[in-house]
Amino acid sequence: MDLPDRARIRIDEGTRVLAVTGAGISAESGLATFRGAGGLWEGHRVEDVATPEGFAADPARVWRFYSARRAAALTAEPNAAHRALAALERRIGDRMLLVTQNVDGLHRRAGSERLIEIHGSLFRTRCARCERPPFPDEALHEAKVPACERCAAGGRRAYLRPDIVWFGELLDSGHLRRVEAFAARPPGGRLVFLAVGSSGNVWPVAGFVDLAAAAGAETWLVNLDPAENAWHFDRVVRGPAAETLPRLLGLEV
Ligand code: BV8
Repeated sequence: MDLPDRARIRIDEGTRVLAVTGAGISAESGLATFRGAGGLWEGHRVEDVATPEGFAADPARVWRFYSARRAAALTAEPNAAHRALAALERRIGDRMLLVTQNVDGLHRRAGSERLIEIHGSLFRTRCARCERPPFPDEALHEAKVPACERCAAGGRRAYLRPDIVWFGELLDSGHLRRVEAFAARPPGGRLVFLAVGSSGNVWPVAGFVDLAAAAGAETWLVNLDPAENAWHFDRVVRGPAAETLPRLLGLEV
């Protein structure tokens, strides 16, 4: 259901906001989304570039895919939608939690701190084999698959991989617990669930709207096209996030 232009999300003293974003919020920063015309999955099979099996079969192809996205994200800038969510956090503090499926780092660069990058980050790399902690990495590994020097020192061969959650891989259970705890906080307080720029295709994040609704949330979706799970939402606002979201939040940034 589209809402009139003057629609606003009521965020008063007691309101908490659980926001979830997807690739669509970064579209107006020039970054490709996954599905739809020109989407990332048009040029690549998901199985080949966003699964552990794809990495095992051809790590060089996976590094070319993620290096191209790393390069694009490095030159992209946060847009007004990213800035509006950062401004909302400055306004309501710990009454907000932002969960992003995006790995482009734009929310962090816009100033969001109460942020969970639930599918990982383009700008962290980790070993595919040992337990060394993920480390910051902006290098473009297009010509050669990087190897883990710590494994090599122990006489083992292992590749480094993007610190990204691929299909078939578990999300960080601590992240999931934090989302559940935030949504379930003291009953009676008003909870708004706000999804922005996501097709609602990918689980378990696609199910967060139901988690919030079960906790009594008022659920909003801001999206350009109809999303897979749009019918789960109380209110759907169709339009580009950079134009729609600041207005909805009364935060023209
Ligand atoms: C897991 C890596 C345990 C990072 C990604 C239950 C049912 C069915 C399947 C499953 C299930 N549980 C688990 C699965 C399997 C799978 C899954 O969900 N499959 C789907 C496809 C059916 N999930 C998993 O494997 C997850 N792991 O659950 O482990 C398990 C495992 C197997 C089986 C059972 C349990 C791991 C999921 C994480 C995968 N990694 N990416 C990267 O490369 O970026 S997911 C990938 O898709 C991205 O992270 C992306 O964020 C995410 C979702 O896509 P969207 O962000 O929504 O982007 P999309 O292009 O689809 O949509 C953009 C939207 O924006 C559009 O609607 C468009 O209209 C809109 N838009 C465009 N421009 C604008 C705009 N909106 C506003 N303004 C604009 N300007």
